[in-house]
Amino acid sequence: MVIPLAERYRDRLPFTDATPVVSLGEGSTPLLPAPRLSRRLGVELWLKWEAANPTGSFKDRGMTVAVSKAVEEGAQAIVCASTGNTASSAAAYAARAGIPAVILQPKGAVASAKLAQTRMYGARILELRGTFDEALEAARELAAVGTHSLVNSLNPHRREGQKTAVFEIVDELGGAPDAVYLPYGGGGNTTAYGQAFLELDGRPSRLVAAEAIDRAGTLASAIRISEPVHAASVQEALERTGGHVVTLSDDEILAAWHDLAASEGLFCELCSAAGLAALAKEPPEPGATVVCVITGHGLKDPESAGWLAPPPVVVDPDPEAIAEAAS
Ligand code: AN7
Repeated sequence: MVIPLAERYRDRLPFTDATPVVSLGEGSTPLLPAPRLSRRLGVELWLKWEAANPTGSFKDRGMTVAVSKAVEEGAQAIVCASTGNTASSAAAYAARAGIPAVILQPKGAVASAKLAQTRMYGARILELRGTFDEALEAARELAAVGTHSLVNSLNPHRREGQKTAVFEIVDELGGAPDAVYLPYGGGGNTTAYGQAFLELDGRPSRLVAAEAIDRAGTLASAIRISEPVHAASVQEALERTGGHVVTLSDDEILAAWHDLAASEGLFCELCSAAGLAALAKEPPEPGATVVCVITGHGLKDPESAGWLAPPPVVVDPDPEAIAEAAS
């Protein structure tokens, strides 16, 4: 049985005896070795497979805390803006808590399976004729009215939950790796990782935040965010840990995405390969121990597989034709 975050890290999270814990069994995700990529890149590479969370992304770590606290504080409903994953996670935990969720998302810019999830969980989805950044502003305004509790990563409880990924990595490796690479959209996750290292004894891992050069138009729709709200705290976390930002073209992210699937058997969503793309672009010292955080599942965005992977071959039920086509 998966131990919920609220139990595994209770002493480091803002839970009290009065908190009604809303959990779907998040966290405790696999830390997988990556032997082929390690050899090729000359490092000891580990992949933190956050797609194993209940709704398929790391957002669930923060959402269990944010929704639990919202319910404790008497919230009647929650609201968030999203490029897709926060929406699915908020909708799932709201369903679990028995309260309504309102989602504001940029129209036409959310991957199909994320939308399918969010609809099934029963959230009220408002498709904004505008960008993610405008959706976030709208969500903040609705929350300010007082009827809905904001569960974007501006909510500190979200970041509290998300920092637990670092605790798991450090626990499993028996210490902090030399560097941790992760995608950088709004920067809530990078900020949360920075917070985690502040709470741990010893040398922190260098945090490397991998962002798209074309923030407003990248194919990686999850990080299609022009103005990262956490830019200042990301900068602070990178400076404190000796890390930096790596800026990537879509081609660089696409190449790493294909590599993760074809070389290591991990099908993630496009933006989740940004950390690996940054590692390949600006490699650390040879032999360094490195973790790339794979933030979301490839099944969330099945259409995008068509950009790189060859289509199936059509055959008749004829043994000779099949043998020929199979080779
Ligand atoms: C798979 O769902 O912003 O830097 O609204 O879905 O903390 O923003 C998602 C972002 C990385 C970037 N990986 O994290 C949303 C949203 C995946 C993501 C990020 C997102 P932040």
